[in-house]
Amino acid sequence: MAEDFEDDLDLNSLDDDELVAQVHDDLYNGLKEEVEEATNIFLSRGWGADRILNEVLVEGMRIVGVDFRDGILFVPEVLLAAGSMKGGMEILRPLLAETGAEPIGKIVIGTVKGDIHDIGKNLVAMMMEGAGFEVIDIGINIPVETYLEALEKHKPDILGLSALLTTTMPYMKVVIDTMKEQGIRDDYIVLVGGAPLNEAFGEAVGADGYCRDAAVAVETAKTLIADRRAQRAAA
Ligand code: B1M
Repeated sequence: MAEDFEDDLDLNSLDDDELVAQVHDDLYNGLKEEVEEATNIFLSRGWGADRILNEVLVEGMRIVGVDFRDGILFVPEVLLAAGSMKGGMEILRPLLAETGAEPIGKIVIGTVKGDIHDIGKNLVAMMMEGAGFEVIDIGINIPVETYLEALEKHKPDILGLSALLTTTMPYMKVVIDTMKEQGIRDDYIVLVGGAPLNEAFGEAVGADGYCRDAAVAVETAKTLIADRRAQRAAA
């Protein structure tokens, strides 16, 4: 009978490679519970959070992105995929953010005005927390005024700007130029990131660093904070 075939696939019965392929399918199909279950299975098999994130979740979302670009998937499906990815990320969050150390610096991070993509930003925030930073995530679709208020309120070492659209990435320059106009640009390290950006764009908008991914964001943040503290100590 048809319903006999609808029994859930036992994800535990799959070997690692099969399970990776299955999660890519499940992400694609927006099956949040299955993605969460598989994330837990990988953890129980001793996979590190970084490996699960990169080989399973980020790679699955890359596949979704290709079909979104090619008009095979549409916004509603991609939203479900994004929700599934977030489900997996939430399980990994405490592991990625595991740190008992004193904060090594503070970052305010947000996605620029007009842009609601937040998966990459959230990942950066998690990895920064995991590396010992205090992270103030101010969300998505952030106008310059809100960035400035957050800087004033939290006095971070770093401002992180995220943009995923070619139409919203120029807004990073609006934020940085406004900081210059207000005479506060040099009070902060400004880091930018997002899939359509590159090093040259980061330089062109006047950022201190372009970060290709979350790991690079952590390394760049650590290096630039150390440089800045050394300069201040020498001054
Ligand atoms: Co959007 N979307 N989307 N989307 N979406 C892209 C970005 C796109 C490339 C898809 C495509 O065509 N292949 C395309 C942009 C094309 C372009 O601009 N040239 C696109 C489009 C067109 C759109 C809409 C306009 C579609 C429409 O409505 N017709 C619309 C715009 C909405 C808006 O923002 N105003 C839209 C909507 C959506 C959804 C809402 C459905 C959903 C977002 C859900 C969410 O985020 N909550 C969505 C998604 C999921 C994507 C794709 C498929 C995946 C993005 C993602 O999460 N990647 C994306 C295709 C793609 O990028 N492959 C796409 C995984 C994430 C881990 O990577 O975000 O790159 P990423 O983050 C990385 C690095 O970039 C870096 O580190 C992160 C972690 O390693 N990084 C930083 C990011 N921010 C950083 C900040 C830092 C440092 C590093 O600060 C220090």
